[in-house]
Amino acid sequence: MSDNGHQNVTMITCTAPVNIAVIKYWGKRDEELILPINSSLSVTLHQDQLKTTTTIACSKSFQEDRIWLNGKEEDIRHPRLQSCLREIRRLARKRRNSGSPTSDVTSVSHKVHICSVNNFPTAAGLASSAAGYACLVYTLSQLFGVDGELSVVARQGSGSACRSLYGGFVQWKMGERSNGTDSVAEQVAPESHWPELRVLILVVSAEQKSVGSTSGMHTSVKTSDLLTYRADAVVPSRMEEMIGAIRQRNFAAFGELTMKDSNQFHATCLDTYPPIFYLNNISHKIISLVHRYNQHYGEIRVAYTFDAGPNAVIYTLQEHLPEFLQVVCHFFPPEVNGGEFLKGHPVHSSPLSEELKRAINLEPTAKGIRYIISTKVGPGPCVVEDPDLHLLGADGLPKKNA
Ligand code: 2P0
Repeated sequence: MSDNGHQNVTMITCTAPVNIAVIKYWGKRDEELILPINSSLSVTLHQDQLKTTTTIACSKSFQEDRIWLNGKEEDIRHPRLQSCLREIRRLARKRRNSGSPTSDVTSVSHKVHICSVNNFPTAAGLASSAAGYACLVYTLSQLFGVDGELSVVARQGSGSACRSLYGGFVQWKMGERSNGTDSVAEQVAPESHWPELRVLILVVSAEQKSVGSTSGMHTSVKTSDLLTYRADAVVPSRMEEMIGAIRQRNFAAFGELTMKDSNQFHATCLDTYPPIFYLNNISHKIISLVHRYNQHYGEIRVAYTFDAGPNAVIYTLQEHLPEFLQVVCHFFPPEVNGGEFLKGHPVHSSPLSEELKRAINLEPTAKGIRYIISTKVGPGPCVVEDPDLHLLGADGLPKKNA
């Protein structure tokens, strides 16, 4: 934390990761508190490729709370932002009243300036609300010296955000209480647990913007009987199986459960009335490709999962990554001169056998995939120590490039 003497501005910068669910959250039992109808489980992605960075400054001289997202000032009165600010300030006051010696007694009543940027384009269609709210809540907690149950606060910004407060493999337990105090995120295993696990994000070309998650899941809860069945009869045992597969580093079990859960989530979208379509023809083709690849080897080497859009997230092991990447590039040839096709963590090149191409037997689709981000499992939120990296200047306003 840095304290700029003459302005009396206290400032802190933190980063937080994106997470991709392998057991999906879809549906709320309480929309105000964001309490889910089922538990979910996700993998935290590495921040070298995907992260949100947030700087928060507080000062007695600030007139009002303000927020800038990706270079543009936004309305701080957004109800979910207000929930997070209110809950963190409540925890900070509680801590101060309990006489904790380390709490910053002056700053709780001060207004804050928040500036947040993603290191990936919002247009890529990757969920940014999870990393964004996790980063907001984590940075506020550092600023105000709060160390309570932060996942309860982040959850009230965006449900999936509570899972971005931890690295590695994370479950969000749905809880039972109506006040939500037991609806919390917990780490199942740290990022070091399964070092061979690799992630590819296949950014698919999409023509239209899909239905937002919040309104989509609202309609699903109201209309889909399959969703009720999923939450009551499928997810509880699936969570147990998934936790077991992760603990044992059993890729075949992890991959099969991941694909089945993605498919069931999209089935509940189709069962929603009117139906919601998140997958497009390219997504369907990626699904076929993965199944044909696994079929050829007679084992699950690669698994897909899809969220509220057409992009695929692929999980695989390091040993299979180079070949599978070649397969993707062969069946989805990139646009010539279309810029960098593979971004992120480098992958060794690998030859592709004619036998494998024949076995997969799909018609190549040029330009179906815009680009690929290669990444792995990563850690939870971090404090950025270097004051040069603050997104706000000493005057509490965004620096030119923020
Ligand atoms: C998930 N998704 O588990 C699921 C799978 C999308 C598909 O969590 O209304 O943005 O803010 O709680 O967290 C997206 O939903 O929705 C989501 P809100 P959120 O990752």
